[in-house]
Amino acid sequence: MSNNMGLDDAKSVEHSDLLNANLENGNLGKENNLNLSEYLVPSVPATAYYVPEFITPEDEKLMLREIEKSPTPRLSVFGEKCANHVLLNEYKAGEGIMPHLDGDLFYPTITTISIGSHTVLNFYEPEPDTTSTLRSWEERKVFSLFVEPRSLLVLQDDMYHKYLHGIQEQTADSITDQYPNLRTPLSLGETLERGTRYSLTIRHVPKTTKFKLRLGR
Ligand SMILES: O=C(O)CCC(=O)C(=O)O
Repeated sequence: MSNNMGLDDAKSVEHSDLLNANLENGNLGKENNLNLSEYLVPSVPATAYYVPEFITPEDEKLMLREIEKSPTPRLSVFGEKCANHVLLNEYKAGEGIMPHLDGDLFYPTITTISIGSHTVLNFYEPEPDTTSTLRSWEERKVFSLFVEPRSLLVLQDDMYHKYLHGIQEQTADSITDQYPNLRTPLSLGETLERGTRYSLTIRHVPKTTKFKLRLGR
């Protein structure tokens, strides 16, 4: 994956290539060092993989330095091949994102690398149809993932197409045993303050020549 952020550290390139190879082969993790199936999140609908410490603290520091140096507005970076779109989001403590679906345009895999701080990503049931009584987001919330800095999150299938995801505007989160992706929460019972978090959401966007967009409908 090419980028314009100067992230040419050997390890970062290795990780990007690994991710690309996995996505390209359509058999995530089977032929590479990273065996994604070992990271399947239990007790949630198909399919979510969660890889703690996917990038090293050094990678994280390097990326933070490069992001802080980059001009405003911070740009998406594009590459070729399979993963061809990277979206950089910045969340200050207390900022979130409304529950949403990422839509059909993207290849049905979304991968997110988190740096700088943890967050909690909530998943919500869709409303069965537009005529039913609207439930509150709290009523629709079905589970949450505790997303640590330096982790990789891969969402596919129903976790991509069916359940909406969002981040509540909170400044701190309690560590409980309610997060299906945390195997051994080190600080159970503690409350962790959120800092500034950057998420790199890496997607495949089909080439427009092969994919006819219907505009204006
Ligand atoms: O920051 C995240 O982990 C979620 C980002 C997201 O949902 C989006 O960019 O559509």
